Amino acid sequence: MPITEPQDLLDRKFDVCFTHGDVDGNGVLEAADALALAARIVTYLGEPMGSPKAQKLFQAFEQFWTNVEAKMDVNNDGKVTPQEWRKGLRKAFAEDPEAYNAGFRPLAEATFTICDRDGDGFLEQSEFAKFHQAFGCKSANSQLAFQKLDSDGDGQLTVDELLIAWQEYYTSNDPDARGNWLYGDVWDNTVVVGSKTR
Ligand SMILES: [Ca+2]
Ligand SMILES: [Ca+2]
Ligand SMILES: [Ca+2]
Ligand SMILES: [Ca+2]
Repeated sequence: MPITEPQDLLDRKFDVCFTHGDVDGNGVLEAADALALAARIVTYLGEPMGSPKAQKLFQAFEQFWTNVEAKMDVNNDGKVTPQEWRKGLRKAFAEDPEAYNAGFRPLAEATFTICDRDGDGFLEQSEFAKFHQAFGCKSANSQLAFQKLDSDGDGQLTVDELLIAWQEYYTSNDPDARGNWLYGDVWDNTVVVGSKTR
């Protein structure tokens, strides 16, 4: 069954995120995709594979995937379809702040901790761009995202700002939420067309 065009902002953001997560591009999310995305983040940021930061990231992705399988894979086939993802992400995390904090925020923390190469709590645009490259974002969207998120225009984002942006991106249906810009313009039709990745 072809997935319908998104009805609202959250669905659209989930679709964009689905394309990031479907690393092998086979149209469903599987455990291998989650592992591959974690490995891409570690690689693109130049973090040694076995380092404590990398291990933390892999653990966070594993924990996240356990939640995804338990809560979103309705027919238990080990694959999460775009429909299962939309419904499941909303129910499992967007509408459940406690579950979000337990199962999804740690993934954001581990990701941005790796991105902040010198550990000063700030990300430069170049570090932010590598995070986006790992997620498969186009560079135009990456630049736009940085501009929109960097509200004081000083050329850096704090890890705290990014955690708020991540939460808004995945849980808020407010069209004015700054976090909507985490991956650039989500309505840009080169990002996702219907269920298709670009
Ligand atoms: Ca896949
Ligand atoms: Ca399934
Ligand atoms: Ca830094
Ligand atoms: Ca700033």
